[in-house]
Amino acid sequence: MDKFFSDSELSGIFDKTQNGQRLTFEDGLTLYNSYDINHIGYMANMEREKKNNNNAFYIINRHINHTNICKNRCKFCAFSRDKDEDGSYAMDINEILERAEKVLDDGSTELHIVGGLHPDFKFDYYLTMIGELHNRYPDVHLQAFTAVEIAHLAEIAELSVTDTLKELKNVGLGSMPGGGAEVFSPRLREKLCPEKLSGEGWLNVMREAHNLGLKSNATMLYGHLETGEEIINHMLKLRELQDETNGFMSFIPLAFHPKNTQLSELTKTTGFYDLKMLAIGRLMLDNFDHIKAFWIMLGLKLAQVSLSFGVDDIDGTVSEEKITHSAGADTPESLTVDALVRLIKEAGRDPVERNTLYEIQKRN
Ligand code: V47
Ligand code: SF4
Repeated sequence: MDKFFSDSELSGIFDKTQNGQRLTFEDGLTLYNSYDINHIGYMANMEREKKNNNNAFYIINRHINHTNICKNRCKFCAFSRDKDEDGSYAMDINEILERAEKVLDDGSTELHIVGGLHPDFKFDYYLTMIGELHNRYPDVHLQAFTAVEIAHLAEIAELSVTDTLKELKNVGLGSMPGGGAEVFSPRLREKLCPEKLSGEGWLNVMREAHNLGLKSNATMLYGHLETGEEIINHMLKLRELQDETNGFMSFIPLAFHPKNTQLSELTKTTGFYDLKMLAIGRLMLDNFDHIKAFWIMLGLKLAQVSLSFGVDDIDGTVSEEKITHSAGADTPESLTVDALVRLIKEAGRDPVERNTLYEIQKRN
């Protein structure tokens, strides 16, 4: 087998994946430090196939970013504003309902709702938002509020995280998106987002959510100041919690877009590094069913190629996404189903429309 691999250390990892053995921290670092992208991708592709056959998932969804006013002001975020700053906005419930109404036209099965930590909004605003949306569109899944937002809501509601989640679930919260994880390393958090909930805090909120039966996603922001050790440790923390709760649906590595951020001196990620993050995610996170390439951040062309590097999900039509576009993403603001289907078919996969919980809606 050694001749097959240009990087001979990878052959040991290949044997482990063949035998269903779990990869270690050291294996993760070996992958991270390897330039043998073809073989990393080959192994990740095999693992993808074991879990998802030839299916490649997409969803018809809309994003609502209800406010960009945020008290955290993370250094990598081009979306957030202070309250009195030019370009700040905050939607009232009626505006949110107006935007949501479009789900009736486009057949969206999911509303993905995330926003800044507004210093003045009360817990009631969030309960009304979810409650009203759920009453009007009971068949549309509400995937709302990152773990960071939930911790903030618990604070303003003066409730425990569990009780906060229970109240939101009672009015119609369906699941949670994976944002706010960034990289768990305290060193990086101090540099990138010192005001943000800690990595342990993020994991705790997810544990509580999963224990209440709320599923979630998990993300990782890469392409800034991280080391390989920090990336692999992040993945291992997610794997550990998944062993405990099995509440994560997908892992989504997010490529940092530096434009308009406080880190604008950094350069955009490369295709090589993007593919490595996705493939290593697939290999290390052996207990995650789905690895998602968020095409908005990755670009359509690379998202398509990633379907051969461990990815089985390219998210969705994503109408009205603002967070990445504020940071200079040059991808379109949304995509038609036809375009998604064509992209998947040309990669040799079978397009499958899913809902949030990966229940099959349609095979194209
Ligand atoms: O937590 C912020 C990231 C996240 C930038 O769960 C940036 O299905 C790149 O989590 N460049 C929010 N990334 C978005 C998010 C997400 C997106 C799509 C699907 C799902 C899901 C979740 O966006 C933040 C942060 O990590 N982010 N600024 C930036 N300049
Ligand atoms: Fe606020 Fe989220 Fe932007 Fe950080 S990434 S400043 S928490 S909106």
